[in-house]
Amino acid sequence: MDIKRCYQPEIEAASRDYLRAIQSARLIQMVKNCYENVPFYQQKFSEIGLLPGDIHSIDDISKLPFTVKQDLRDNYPFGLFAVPRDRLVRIHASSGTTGKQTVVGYTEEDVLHWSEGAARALVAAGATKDDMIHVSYGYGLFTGGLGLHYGAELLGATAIPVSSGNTQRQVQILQDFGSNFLCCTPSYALFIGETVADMGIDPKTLPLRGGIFGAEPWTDNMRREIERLLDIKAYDIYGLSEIAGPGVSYNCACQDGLHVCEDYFYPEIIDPDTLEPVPDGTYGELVFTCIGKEALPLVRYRTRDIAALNRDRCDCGRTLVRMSKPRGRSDDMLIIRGVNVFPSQVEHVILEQGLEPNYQIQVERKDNLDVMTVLIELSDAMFSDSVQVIQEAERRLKNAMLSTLGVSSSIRFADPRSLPRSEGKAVRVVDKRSLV
Ligand code: DLL
Repeated sequence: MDIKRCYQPEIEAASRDYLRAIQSARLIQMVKNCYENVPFYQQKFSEIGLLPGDIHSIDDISKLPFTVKQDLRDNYPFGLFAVPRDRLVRIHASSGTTGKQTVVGYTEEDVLHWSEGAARALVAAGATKDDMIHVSYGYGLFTGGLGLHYGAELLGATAIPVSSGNTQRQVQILQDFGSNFLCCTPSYALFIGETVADMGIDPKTLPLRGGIFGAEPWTDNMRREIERLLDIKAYDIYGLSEIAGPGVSYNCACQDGLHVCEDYFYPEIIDPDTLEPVPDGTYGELVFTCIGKEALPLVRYRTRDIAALNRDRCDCGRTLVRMSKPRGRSDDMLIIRGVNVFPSQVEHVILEQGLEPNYQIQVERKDNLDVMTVLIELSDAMFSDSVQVIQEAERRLKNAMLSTLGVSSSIRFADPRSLPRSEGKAVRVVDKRSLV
């Protein structure tokens, strides 16, 4: 493996002009590929009178139509692929809680570029070829496990394909194999951290230095909590199967936004109502165009994730644009009595109040009114506190929720360790309104 593939200053710290030249050349090639090989795109382009020759540079991207998840479902399973089956070396799928799952495919070249993204993320987090990379994302159709695994191997590091589950065994392996980096969802990292403590292990004695956590929204407060529990630095990694998998963007040592691999995945932020681009720094829907992909070259794919872009120079030297931590998905956003509430805002407030990071948001409709209840586990210490102390904590949290979210909520405390733990993507919201 070529180690230079993993930190590529000629790309990651390139001049904006150079990056735009690469993006323009790749977009032109991609549009031609879509037009010639994907009947769906040929038809979509024809409907708006667009020919591949109309695309001259990346500035022409706004001439192109959007693609949405439903388009993948309508063309299930392989209808949007631009290459014949014999060029595919891998298939993944996203489980999808509603409707058909979405199926994605990769050529050999696509797997390499995706692995580069994951390897860039590992290097940006400080991993080297001498490290042991403990992968506790699920292996299988989900892209998490194999994504980080291939990234670790490309780096020349040692991948430990533990997959998720059997948490005590995870901790045993962290200890016995001397894993240096842990890769899993932030909610699972929390559970692993708790289990380390339950097993009486001092995290300072573990060789673990960092974690690459993503696949679900998590707040900076949660990051600090995980860093404390495991005595590591925690880095964010973002991706989605439709675009590649983990490694579409990643934190560097500055932990301030996620650098997008924009030589392969061109990002835009749009207003989801007008579909017009919004200025840098403004939150909106994240859209990606897979300018470097052969098998599934999606054009202006609407992710539904809410984020903002930042083109300021990063102290790490990378010039790749940074996206904010995704706040959540527009389809996960709760509307409580007309007010938009992201579960990540609730998490932020809970942790700001020094409460436990295990919580659940329950929403129901009573007498035609939305009622939001936040269920939070008590810590062992709080559990033995007096009723007054607990009531005071409840009052403070209720006020903080109201002033931050702009909507009132009920607070309920649960016994220590009584809420379900997650080994993959956590389920934070139980919305009973859809059941009535
Ligand atoms: O979750 C890929 C992945 C695996 C990313 C491992 C990072 C680490 P999907 O299952 O297709 O793919 O889900 C993609 O998860 O649209 C976001 O809503 C959410 N998501 C992914 N990473 C983050 C993150 C993988 N760092 C969907 N922060 C995306 C917030 C994230 N949300």
